[in-house]
Amino acid sequence: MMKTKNYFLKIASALFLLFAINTNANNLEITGTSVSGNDITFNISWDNSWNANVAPANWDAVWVFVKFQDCNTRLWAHTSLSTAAGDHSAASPLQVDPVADGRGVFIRRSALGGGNISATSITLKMTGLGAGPYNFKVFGIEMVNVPQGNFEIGDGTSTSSYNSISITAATQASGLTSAVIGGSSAAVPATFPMGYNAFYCMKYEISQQQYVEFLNALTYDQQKSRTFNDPISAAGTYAMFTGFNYRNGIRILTPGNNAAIPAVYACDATAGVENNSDDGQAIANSGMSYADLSAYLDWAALRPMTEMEFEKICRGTLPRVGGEYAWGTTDIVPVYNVSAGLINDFQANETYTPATNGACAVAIGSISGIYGPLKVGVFATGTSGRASSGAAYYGAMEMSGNLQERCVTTANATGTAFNGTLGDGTLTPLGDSNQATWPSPVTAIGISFKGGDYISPATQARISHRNTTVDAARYPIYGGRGVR
Ligand SMILES: [Ca+2]
Ligand SMILES: [Ca+2]
Ligand SMILES: [Ca+2]
Repeated sequence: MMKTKNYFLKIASALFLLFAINTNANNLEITGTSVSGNDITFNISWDNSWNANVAPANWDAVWVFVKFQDCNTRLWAHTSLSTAAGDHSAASPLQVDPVADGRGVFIRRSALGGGNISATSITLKMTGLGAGPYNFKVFGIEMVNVPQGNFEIGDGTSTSSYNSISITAATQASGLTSAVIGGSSAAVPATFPMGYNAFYCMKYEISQQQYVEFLNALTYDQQKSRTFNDPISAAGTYAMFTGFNYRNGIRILTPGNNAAIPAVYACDATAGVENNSDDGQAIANSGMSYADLSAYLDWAALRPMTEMEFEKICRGTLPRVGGEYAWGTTDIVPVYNVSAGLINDFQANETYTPATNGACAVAIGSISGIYGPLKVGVFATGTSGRASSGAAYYGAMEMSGNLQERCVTTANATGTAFNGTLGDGTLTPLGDSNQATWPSPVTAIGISFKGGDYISPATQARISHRNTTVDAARYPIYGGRGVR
């Protein structure tokens, strides 16, 4: 597709190798945390960061939030951070962007540029802390900025596609009728996030390591809700499935003690010793119910994305292409973990060779052997372009394929009542999300699926394909990510 090729020549000529991302997707590290009074200081590093003024004219960032643990009760809680930019500091080349609800901060490049961020010192101002003593932990999630602007929904081809219309400031301000939207959609009010306004999207699907870090900050009762096997199970018990299934290697490292002491979880995809370099830390976390996903997002102070935002993240400002995938073309080449070119299984550099336009974890025909999702960012290499890395317009990975993304749907009034309320970092005692207007974690009514997965037909991975099936349960092809 000439349009895509030109697009990358343009980026390359501006010396921003935006999608030449990485043999080590997710190489985010936060180290050396120390606390002095209300100041928390740490070093942050990650690879292949950018801040570009050529298309897609956006930047990546890390959503950083802090949890504190009462040393007496052992309970973790969410830390408030100052909403004043002047209260935080970052060494060059980074800056700290506070947010209005104080649930975290975005850390990003302060000037135009691209490349790896080596360990850079950050100090954040915490607010509202009572008397300690406390332990602190800093969490980071890589995000991509999605700027405010018009974009197109619907592609005229895909199943249940919206009508071919544009989302603009006017449509966001006035809402849209069911007839205008098409695709068996309900009317969408102005309060529903249509994707016109700027937001951030997680660069990757939630990984097994991220889910482990989440589980390890929950109570026993919360862990019990968020895993398949009870946290009191023996050391070595797999957490998400009956055994080592679908490439999910999350295991119990130390069993919990019923109701009192939570379990400790770890990655161990190559069974034996936990947390080795081949233990699947960066494999997408499969088997999540909507309750699991929404709990993760509430805990991380993010929120679910909407179906319309999904199309914005993928298509960006480019014109629709009938049947296009997240990388903007109709190229599609199914890749499985049993494919010959899939190498470095379960390692941080799991990848597919040679770089192939449209390589994607989807199904065409039947496969046999062990199967499951691939590493997040698996197709991005030092030389890949947008169509060979699988990057969506703004740099989010695996929006097509790998695991299904759960989105707030416009198919019914429960979905369209969603108003973009953000997670607040706190769950119910039983570990469920509890944010106003979020679809219920019990029923999942108001949630649908986007983007296909490693075992479903490739057509489901199209940007405009809509699957409004309601399923609250866990399933091996269900994953997800959040936005803010
Ligand atoms: Ca191991
Ligand atoms: Ca996906
Ligand atoms: Ca909450």
